[in-house]
Amino acid sequence: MARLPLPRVTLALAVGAACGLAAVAGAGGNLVVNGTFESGLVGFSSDYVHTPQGNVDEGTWWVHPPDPGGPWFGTQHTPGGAAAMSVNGDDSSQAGQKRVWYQTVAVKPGKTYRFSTWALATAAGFSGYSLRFAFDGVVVGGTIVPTQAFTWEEFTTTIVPSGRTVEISIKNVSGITFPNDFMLDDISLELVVAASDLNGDGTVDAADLGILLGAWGTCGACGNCPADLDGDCAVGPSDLGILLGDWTG
Ligand SMILES: [Ca+2]
Ligand SMILES: [Ca+2]
Ligand SMILES: [Ca+2]
Repeated sequence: MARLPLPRVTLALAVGAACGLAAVAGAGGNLVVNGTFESGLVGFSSDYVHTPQGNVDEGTWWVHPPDPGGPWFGTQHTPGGAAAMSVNGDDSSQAGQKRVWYQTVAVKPGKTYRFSTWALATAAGFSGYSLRFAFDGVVVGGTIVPTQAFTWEEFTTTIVPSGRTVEISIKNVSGITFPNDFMLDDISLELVVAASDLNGDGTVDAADLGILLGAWGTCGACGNCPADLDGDCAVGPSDLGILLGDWTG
């Protein structure tokens, strides 16, 4: 089957939400099935070998619970959760080719999505993990390494899919034997929605304009007034200008 055109991607280590962002992710929810691993083994695949009793061999993985092998490092990331994926990195010549985790997700072509994963390693730098993200088999961005050992760190990128589905994969390209153990948790793909996309459908258009005009005037409760885009506790001309500036049609 022909490979899809390369989607547009930017890659970054997340440093937390910044004030004044023109767009936010999450209005459509997480499109990744079981990205928290709280449902166990369902929803994803791996080119590594599943070893439910835990792993001493390179190139293996398990999820605890329900697998009895862990928890390896006594932690996971999901608030209120219990499960995560533990990985013993592959040290073969095929390490860079293997997908530690992958899943195909339905998306809207041409829209911007934010992909995120949290990772924890037993060592910092290249010997902890050396992750690469790939979309539809195309590796994008630079190599991701942990800055600290035994610390959950978030890594994100944005993608504009060209098709109606996209295969997201995470690879570990280090190829070393030890230390090379790490964990993954809270993997997500969310539609990036502009604040002026008041109905959260991924476009800023007449429907959003109608919502803004319908809310014209003072806000009933300042801070709980979505159409108040500039935060002055009223819906007025400046908010209209912001919406029109974000207009996608
Ligand atoms: Ca979890
Ligand atoms: Ca909209
Ligand atoms: Ca306003």
